[in-house]
Amino acid sequence: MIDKILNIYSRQVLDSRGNPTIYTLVKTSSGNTGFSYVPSGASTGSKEALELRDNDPKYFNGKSVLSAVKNVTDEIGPNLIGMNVNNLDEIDSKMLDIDGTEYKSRLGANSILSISMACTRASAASNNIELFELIRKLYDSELNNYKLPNPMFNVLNGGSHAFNSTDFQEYMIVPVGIENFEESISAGFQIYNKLKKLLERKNYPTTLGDEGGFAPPGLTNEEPLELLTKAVSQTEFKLGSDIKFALDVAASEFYDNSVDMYDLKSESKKISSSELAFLYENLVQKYPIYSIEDGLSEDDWSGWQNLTKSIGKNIQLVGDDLYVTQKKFLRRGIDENAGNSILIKLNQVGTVSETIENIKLAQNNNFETIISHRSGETEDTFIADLAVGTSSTQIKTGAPARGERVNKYNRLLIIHDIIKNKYKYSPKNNTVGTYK
Ligand code: 2PG
Ligand code: MG
Repeated sequence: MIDKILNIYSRQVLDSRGNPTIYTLVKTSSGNTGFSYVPSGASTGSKEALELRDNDPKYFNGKSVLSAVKNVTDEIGPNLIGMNVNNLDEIDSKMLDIDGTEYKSRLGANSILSISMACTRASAASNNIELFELIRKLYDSELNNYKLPNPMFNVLNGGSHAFNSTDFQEYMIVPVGIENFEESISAGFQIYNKLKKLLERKNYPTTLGDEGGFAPPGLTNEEPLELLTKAVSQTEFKLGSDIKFALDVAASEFYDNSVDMYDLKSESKKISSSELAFLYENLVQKYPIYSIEDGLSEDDWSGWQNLTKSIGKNIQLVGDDLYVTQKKFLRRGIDENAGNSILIKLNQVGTVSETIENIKLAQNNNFETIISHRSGETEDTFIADLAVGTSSTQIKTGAPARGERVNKYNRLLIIHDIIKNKYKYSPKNNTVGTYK
């Protein structure tokens, strides 16, 4: 079906950290629309597609995105008017051609992605289907059984997401053994609240980090795991079967390449790649950790290979900064046995089509795909639909707190009801009401 792009509107808005970002709205000839808001990272991989900012200290400390907005409205937009919104591949490749650089550094991945996401939504509206159903068509038009991803709740925030905290960036609880999505959300809520009480009793502040987790100062990198163990034990859930732990170490952030060492500031010591790997080997024996993201730096490929050899059979080793959602780096990881799973972030690559291609490449090589938010988020819930549409087994979208985090979980709850009714999907012990 042909539905032509009629108009593209865009403007600067704010993300969850109060930093400027892009909102875009695409209108089609049939009267349908699709919008998007673009997220933004703090612990970014050095090979991510370029996030274009104005760097003019007079506006938003240099963080304004007015030139990226202008690229949408004055340069990319006019070239897309009249194109069929239902042909996303063509739209995305046209934008790559107009930009003409490897990392979208001329027009900015933020401008390109805002159009790509908005067109995907407009196409879903044009077909009168849900966004996750449209994404499923782009991903694999044959497959029509839907599953919800396991939520990875980031309940303790450190690293670049919380000042004066642990070196490791994220401590997550994941209800891997709970099959009903609503119960998973409830488990996340209960453990999060037990953790809050525990912190209060120990006189720690319970102010929140960027992703909605608590961010107490003065903890070693292991102490959060002790606290989480205690918090889970105070609920009805069984640690190790219902609930497991996951870490995003974000090790590129504390890798000191001048001495080729990892600088653990919270413990005042510098350790080598193999010592850090040894530390993980001990942690996974002591705690039910099933997943470690960016355990080593994006430059430490040999360290990644060694870690994959030593614990990769049993533990999910997730490349975020390492692969930056780009085929070239993912291909290297697959070929060199460096990592066994990939974190997927739309704005690391900059178009929906390339994101889906990466997911397919990963899954065809038995890599798990984990769809992820950024630490700077918005009201856009696109990633919830992306996770369901691409049959990704996990979604990482923060604590069960803060609007820009819970909106993704809320969208998944609604998708749960839609697929239950429409596709007769029925997770075990399903108690969720019906969607109208
Ligand atoms: C990460 C992300 C999201 P940021 O490292 O995985 O949690 O953080 O968006 O700051 O890169
Ligand atoms: Mg990460």
